[in-house]
Amino acid sequence: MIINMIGVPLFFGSDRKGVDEGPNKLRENGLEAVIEKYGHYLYDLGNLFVKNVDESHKFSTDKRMKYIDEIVDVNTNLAHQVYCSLKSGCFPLVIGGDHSLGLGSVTGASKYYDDLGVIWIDAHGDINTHETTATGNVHGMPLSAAMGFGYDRLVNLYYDGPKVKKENVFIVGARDLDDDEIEMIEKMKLNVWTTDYIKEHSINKTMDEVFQKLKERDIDNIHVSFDIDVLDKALVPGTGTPVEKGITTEDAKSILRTVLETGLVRSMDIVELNSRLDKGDATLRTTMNIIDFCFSIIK
Ligand SMILES: [Mn+2]
Repeated sequence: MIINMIGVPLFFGSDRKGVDEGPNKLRENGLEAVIEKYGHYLYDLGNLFVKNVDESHKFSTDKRMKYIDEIVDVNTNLAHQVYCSLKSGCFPLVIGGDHSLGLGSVTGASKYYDDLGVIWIDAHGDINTHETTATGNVHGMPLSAAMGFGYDRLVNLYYDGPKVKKENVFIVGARDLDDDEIEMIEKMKLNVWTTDYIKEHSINKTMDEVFQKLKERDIDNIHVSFDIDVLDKALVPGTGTPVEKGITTEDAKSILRTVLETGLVRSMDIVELNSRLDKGDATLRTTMNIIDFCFSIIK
């Protein structure tokens, strides 16, 4: 496969510096070789431009969301990069950066593929909106915006209207959901497999169910958005919003294996590595291990 690596050095969505260093940290530690050893050819398209903004301006456009202008700009550019990459027959690998970039990726992929499926592997739901957010951090909103809920400029990013049908969204590994998010999941009947569910029913049964649902929906093209905080806090100390009682690296690989072996995954995000918070590069190693595993399966 020809891989287009797109770095997104963005921390505005998490309001925690260090996560913007993720793409370069992975490059400096051999990301290219990890991917190319499986016979892929990697074009590193570099990092997207992210404007430098003084912290005192973070709420200057909207009191409810931090850095919204810059997040919209970066995500619009990302959407276009992902779209162009797919159009040229390549596989966009988007390296974060915080998870607000998931909106740009899904948007680009959905412009190219009708009826896109989205697998959101994350400890969080990322389905808050400007009306429900407790923090104002946009990395908690990309998935709701992609489904067409929330702030107008996020919902209508790059092209007008929803980017993915809510029935085509599959959230796996969630365990830190806000009350409003739980309400939304129930109201919208979203497909969610929590960490508790995985632990109670086993990863294999869970992934059988995910696989069945994907088949029922007749999905031919999938975007995978992998937030490393889906892993247990002990495995990923170097992430901005770690959550305990998470899944193991092996479980994460089982999820990815099931999804990638369908042969339907066309694009992917890896987000939220924050090396400034890391303990002896443990999170870097875990992230690299996950990426290595993915590209051993992607054909
Ligand atoms: Mn996330």
